[in-house]
Amino acid sequence: MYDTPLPDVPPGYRCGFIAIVGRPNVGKSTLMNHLIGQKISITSKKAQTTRHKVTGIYTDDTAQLVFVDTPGFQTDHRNALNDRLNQNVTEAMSGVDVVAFVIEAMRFTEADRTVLKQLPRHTPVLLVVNKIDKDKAKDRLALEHFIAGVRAEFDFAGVEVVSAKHGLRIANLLSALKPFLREGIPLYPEDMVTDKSSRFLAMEIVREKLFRYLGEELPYAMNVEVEQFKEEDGLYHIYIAVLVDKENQKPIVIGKGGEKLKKISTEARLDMEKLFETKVFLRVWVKVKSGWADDVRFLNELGL
Ligand SMILES: Nc1nc2c(ncn2[C@@H]2O[C@H](COP(=O)(O)OP(=O)(O)OP(=O)(O)O)[C@@H](O)[C@H]2O)c(=O)[nH]1
Ligand SMILES: [Mg+2]
Repeated sequence: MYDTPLPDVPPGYRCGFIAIVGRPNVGKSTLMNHLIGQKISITSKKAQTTRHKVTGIYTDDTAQLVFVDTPGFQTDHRNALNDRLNQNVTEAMSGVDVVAFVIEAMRFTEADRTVLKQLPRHTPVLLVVNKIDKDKAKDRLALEHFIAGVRAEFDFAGVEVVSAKHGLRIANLLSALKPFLREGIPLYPEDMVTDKSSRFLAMEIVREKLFRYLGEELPYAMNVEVEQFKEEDGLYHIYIAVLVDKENQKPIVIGKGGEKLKKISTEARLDMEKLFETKVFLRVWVKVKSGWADDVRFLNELGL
């Protein structure tokens, strides 16, 4: 955390942790990126995009809010990966000052209800209704009715409506969260936006592109490993392996004449250069490693 003298802060300064939880695809990562004003957590149309907890730090003159973006809570097929993801969500909720429970406006499903049942009893939970830009949420009365229905199922400490994608009412959400934090000095330097390493962020960016450019099923059967990450002559040299489950999945990732992999690595490189504010040399290739989603030891190696 600090290697310099502790900062002077005005009286009443607050600092604390917020876990962002919810079923897959409700917009948790999009919301966190907007809260901190930088894209550090990957997002996609597909469910189960976030696989690791990602910390995002927001600092202003009155408070420091440390957000923990979690994987969408899994309710269907059980395997070692899903069990581990859920374990991580439960762990992320313990020890925080407040939980932001994110749902989609006008859509409360059994999967949302399952997450609701996992929410802690002794930590305040703020209900965050996202995607209010959608047409079906434009009828105000219907939206109020919807919210009243969800509130009847749990004793929420408050409710905020937002559109993460369009950056609507994000400041309201920040203000609503601050009173739940403890008074105290910031834990992280004010210019720090995440506690994740550049190595981790590079890996996540490649994963986002795989989600974006591959079919429905494939991204779930793969993982990404950073084999080398070094800084040399003002350039980042990054070597990343994409791990697939079966030999026949390899050509799908590579594409005709290597086109798909080229597109994935070019886009990933551009995102990395923006985030790291430096030139990047990136090499991405594909390797086969079967059954990884069910191999607990392998998940441990990956730090999941
Ligand atoms: N219309 C609309 N779409 C949104 C909004 N917020 C997020 N989305 C979209 O919802 C999809 C899922 O967003 P993510 O942020 O990846 O969702 P997530 O909850 O982190 O998903 P997992 O990590 O898989 O649990 C993406 O296509 C987003 O662009 C919003 O406010 N309005
Ligand atoms: Mg996510």
